[in-house]
Amino acid sequence: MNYAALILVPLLVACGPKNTDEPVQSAAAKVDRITAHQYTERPTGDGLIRQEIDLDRDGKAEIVNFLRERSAASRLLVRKEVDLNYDGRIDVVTLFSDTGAIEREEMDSDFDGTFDWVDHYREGSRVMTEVDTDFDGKMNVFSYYEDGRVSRKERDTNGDGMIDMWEKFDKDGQVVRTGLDTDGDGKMDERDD
Ligand SMILES: [Ca+2]
Ligand SMILES: [Ca+2]
Ligand SMILES: [Ca+2]
Ligand SMILES: [Ca+2]
Repeated sequence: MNYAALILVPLLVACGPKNTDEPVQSAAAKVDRITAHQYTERPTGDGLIRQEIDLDRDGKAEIVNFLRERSAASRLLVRKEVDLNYDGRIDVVTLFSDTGAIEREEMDSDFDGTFDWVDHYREGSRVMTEVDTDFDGKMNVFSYYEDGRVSRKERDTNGDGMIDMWEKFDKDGQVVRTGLDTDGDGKMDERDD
């Protein structure tokens, strides 16, 4: 997922002029102003730097970045946390590798405090997505990607923790094969090509 738009929209709304007498400013100028007023930075206990940005000035950060100092290069972003709905609870956590590539992204899409969506990346490309579609705390749809498209999906349709439905997709996204576990032993009993 790309949350840039989700983050940018509240950012621009949040830093719109509160006072109608203020001159109209460019988006870039507004972002400059926000960093001056609502931005804090401090070291963490484990050797990282914690940056916080409080977009709505309520004292709680909506964006938290964790950076690692490097002697011979600029700081490396290792973790990013975002509170999308401004309720004080983080909803998206993104982890990055030592080369700066995205490795994993987790999202609480219904804002109930439990993450229900996880994207896994390898060398910057998404390879697998886990989703808890019924928000019961257990992941039940697992999508596997090849060349940026879903090649296979596995589902736990009855919530017992075992996959009971398999789907294979062609390059156009059409299902070319399905399999079902009908007796609940985790093994495929029916296959439809
Ligand atoms: Ca805030
Ligand atoms: Ca939140
Ligand atoms: Ca959730
Ligand atoms: Ca099952």
